[in-house]
Amino acid sequence: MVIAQSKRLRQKHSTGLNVVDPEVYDLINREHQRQEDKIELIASANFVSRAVLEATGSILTNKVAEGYPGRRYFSGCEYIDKLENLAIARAKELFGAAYANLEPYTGSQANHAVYLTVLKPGDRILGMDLSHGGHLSHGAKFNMTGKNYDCHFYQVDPDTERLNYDRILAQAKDVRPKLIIAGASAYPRTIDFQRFREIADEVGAYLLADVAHISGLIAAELHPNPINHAHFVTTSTQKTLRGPRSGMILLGEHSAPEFARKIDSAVFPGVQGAVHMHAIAAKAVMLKEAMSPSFATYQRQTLENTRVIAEDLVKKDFRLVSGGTDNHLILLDLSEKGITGKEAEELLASVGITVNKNMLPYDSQKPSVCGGIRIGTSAITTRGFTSEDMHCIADLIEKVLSGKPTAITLKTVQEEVSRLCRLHPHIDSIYGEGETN
Ligand code: DSN
Repeated sequence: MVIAQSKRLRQKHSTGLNVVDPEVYDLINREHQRQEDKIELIASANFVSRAVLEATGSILTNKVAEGYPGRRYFSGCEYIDKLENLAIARAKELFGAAYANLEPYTGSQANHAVYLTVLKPGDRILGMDLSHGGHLSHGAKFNMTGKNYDCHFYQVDPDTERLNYDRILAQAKDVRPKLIIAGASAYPRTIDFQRFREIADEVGAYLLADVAHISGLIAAELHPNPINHAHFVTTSTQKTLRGPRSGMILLGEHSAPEFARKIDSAVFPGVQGAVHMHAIAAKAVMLKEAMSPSFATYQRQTLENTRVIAEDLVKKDFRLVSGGTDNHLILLDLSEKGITGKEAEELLASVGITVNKNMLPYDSQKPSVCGGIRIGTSAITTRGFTSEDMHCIADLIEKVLSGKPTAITLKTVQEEVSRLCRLHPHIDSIYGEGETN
């Protein structure tokens, strides 16, 4: 009787998702199809490789572990210790770091761990204004950073819409922050981390470089690396770096001796609990992939694709914030087109093009409406979209956002979106059968 019951339970445990939970199975399949059928232009999106996906969905999710390799609070860690050490070694090699912590669950958690390391409640932070390209975890008032710390914000120059380092220095002298944050979610230009460090040194502040959006470009040496300038470097890993949805903290040789142990304790037990070993394994795979020549080729193509779409849109009379781009994203100011970011997002979604409405520097719209949209090419470049395809996409964007598109125009655009997606099949071809040896 007891044996039969145990067998039944084991059988249930080994039954597939489609049988156990058809509702969830169906929704995953629909999302799968959505990813295949739409042109994904959200700048923080990407498609992981089959190998990264396999590691993310591996049996490592079963392993409980707290602490760090060789210093765990549970036994049975002989293999996962090796795995975490491997991931750490790869992160250090790829970014030229002296220390790497691969445990943060997300980029935001990584930032919170840095704050816990150097700040006390009420201390002053100087970060980039959210509506000028900054991030929620850099001090937004509705984020825990805004509640715990005294947050001040620098903005882009009103004329150039780029960072103006002299103005940031003047503001830093005024604010006297304990921590300056360099990094953004919607800034299309190169960030000068060395200059940021000079500013930090001049006012006696620590410097955090949050490279969430550009870490893939840094890995491919297509954007300056902050590792020898910033006291702390944080990143999420799912954007240009093309890894799992997770985070990472890096320290250079100059700051590791002072902060390595403190960051370890801030991540665990300070901010987080047990390690997500499946995510760490996936990050190890991501880092190996990012060391390959094909990754650098991919990042160069991403930059080229962004440049092409930016130039085409400018020729089509769209205004780009700062006039263009140096990285994987552009910000389109739609105020002169008589359409809001929200309306543009919805119109483009209706034809199968996925973007996000985005606040613009000095925006007159509310955050729920926004004056523009953000467009990034990381995901479609992974899918194999070429510069030629970028000309097509710019044409499609123009057709939808310039003037009032007719139902026939929208239908034609939708058909063209489908054609482009069929030309570059992704999900099935990457996650289907695959090579296993
Ligand atoms: N930080 C948000 C973005 O840039 O889209 C989500 O990762």
